[in-house]
Amino acid sequence: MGIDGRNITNGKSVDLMLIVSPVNLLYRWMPLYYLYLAGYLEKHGFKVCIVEPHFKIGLSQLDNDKNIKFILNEVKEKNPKFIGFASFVTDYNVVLDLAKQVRKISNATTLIGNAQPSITPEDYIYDGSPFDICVRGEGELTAKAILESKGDLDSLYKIEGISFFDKNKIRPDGKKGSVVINANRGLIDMKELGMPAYHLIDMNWYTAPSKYVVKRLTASAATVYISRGCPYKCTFCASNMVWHSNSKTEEGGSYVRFRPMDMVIEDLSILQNKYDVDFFYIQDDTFGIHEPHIHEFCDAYKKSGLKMLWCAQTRTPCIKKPEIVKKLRDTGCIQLDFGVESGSPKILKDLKKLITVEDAHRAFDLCHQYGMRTYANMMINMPGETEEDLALSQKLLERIKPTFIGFGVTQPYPGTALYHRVPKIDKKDYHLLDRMFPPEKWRLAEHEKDLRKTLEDWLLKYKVVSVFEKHFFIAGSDYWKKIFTSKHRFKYIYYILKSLLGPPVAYLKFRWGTYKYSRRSSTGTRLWKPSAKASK
Ligand code: B12
Ligand code: SF4
Repeated sequence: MGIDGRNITNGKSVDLMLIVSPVNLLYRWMPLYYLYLAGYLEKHGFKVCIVEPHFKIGLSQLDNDKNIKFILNEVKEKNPKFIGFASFVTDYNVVLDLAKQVRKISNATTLIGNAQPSITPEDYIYDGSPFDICVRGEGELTAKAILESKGDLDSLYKIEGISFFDKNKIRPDGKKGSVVINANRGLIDMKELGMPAYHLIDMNWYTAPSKYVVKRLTASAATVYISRGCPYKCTFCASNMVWHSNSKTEEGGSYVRFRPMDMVIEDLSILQNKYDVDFFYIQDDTFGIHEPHIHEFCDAYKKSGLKMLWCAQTRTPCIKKPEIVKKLRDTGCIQLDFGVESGSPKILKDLKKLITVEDAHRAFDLCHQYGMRTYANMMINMPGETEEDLALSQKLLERIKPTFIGFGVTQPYPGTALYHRVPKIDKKDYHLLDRMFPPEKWRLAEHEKDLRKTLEDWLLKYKVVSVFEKHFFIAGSDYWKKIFTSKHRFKYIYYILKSLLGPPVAYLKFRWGTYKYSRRSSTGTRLWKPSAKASK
């Protein structure tokens, strides 16, 4: 018997089916959260499959009916014992809807994990929810414990790191039915992790040449992790809370845990030799936080003889020595992505990111000196942001001259300090957080500038949207050598030719959107009209 007396299915062919949210289609990033989970479970003898509705039958997120039909067919056919879903705050409604449909046709015990369930389990666990068990934080150890259990109510009480609903538990008000939040489990020893289960997804699709993994550079690329955890608590980011949500100790999620280097190299060899990947992107929250680790990684990578070029996201304070940038460059690192965020010392202080404008100066100067491409992530709509702060950001960009710039509009995601600076966000409005521009009631900036107009002006000014594709002219010889000697060279050439046509078309579309928007504003129906400081 399952959690609420349902007969558990046999699960002859599959113990756990993991369903990728169709929203993931928008990002050509591998679902690493499932790959690690599956890799670990397979290592322990469980049969796992990953269902990716979207690309297998060429579906888009909008083809919801077809998506669901495909998933339901898979569920019926494979008849798994457990079914897992993953959810960010933004795809809350999509995943909930999916789970409701699955629940109608399957007796499987349903699990929900990832960022939002780790932060707010009660969004997913309530009387009548299609989710039986919420797995908080890192999932490997907890999922194994669930799969090993009988799956009935009694056994759930003994599994650390989960939340679930018990219809018979008496609440403080004397009524029946309550959410049970078991104690945290504690974090996994990185040595225990298996290899990501790449064989369960369509690697051809994820690693097809595109410019979204190594940002703005056409690459057949894979994302990798070489550490877990983040010691910072930037006010706009929920990372620390996610890592921390299953920790046994006060500061557990704050410790950066490194994957053993031989496992990292094995992982990279699989990507290069089995999946013909040309580039990898180190996606760690804080790559470079521990200088000896940079040396260890570079030395091990060089010794391995692997030839992929790579890129990493890091913090500006981590890049302060010439010899580090030189070493990174010498081992095939072609681009560093930095969260520069703002050029205003006041804003940076308020963000609690522990970075300064001077850190950005130094890091970018060093990168320029050693021919390292740079990507600067900038944000607008920061709390308390004034027009002067925006001007300071522009001044900084002109000073540091990044190769590429990405602009984001700050959103108050649950799990962040900023979430508490806006009026309470209802579950039904979670999807609004996926919009480029937050509703006016969630405005964080103090100025009343039109956010969309500001962003558009910047996109044009810094040539983020332009009629030319800049990277073709500045990509560098190591990049081009990789492209022309790659097994994928014909795909690259096709993609590059295609994308040479892309910018003019995208530019015209962008200009047309701006024109339509300005027309709307003159007739008073503008969507994001700045009003009085509604969020204050
Ligand atoms: C890399 C990353 C991305 C990548 C890749 C995402 C992807 N599809 O994998 C990209 C750039 C595409 C991305 C996009 C977005 N991201 Co993001 N992203 C991250 C980041 C930095 C790391 C996530 C990661 O891969 N961790 C490593 C893996 C191993 O850990 P994990 O994902 O937590 O998975 C483990 C557990 O959660 C658990 N688990 C996860 N799923 C499941 C499912 C089951 C059934 C079980 C049992 C367990 C389980 O087990 C896993 C293994 O231990 C996090 C910050 C962070 N450190 O958490 C933000 C973060 C998750 N992203 C966030 C957001 C908001 C977004 C966007 C909405 C931003 C936007 N508007 O564009 C989009 C939405 C993407 C989508 N719907 O797919 C927020 C989420 C906040 C929230 N409350 O939900 C975070 C926390 C950052 C932040 N700003 O606060 N993101
Ligand atoms: S923004 Fe980066 S440094 Fe700050 S909390 Fe998030 S992952 Fe950590």
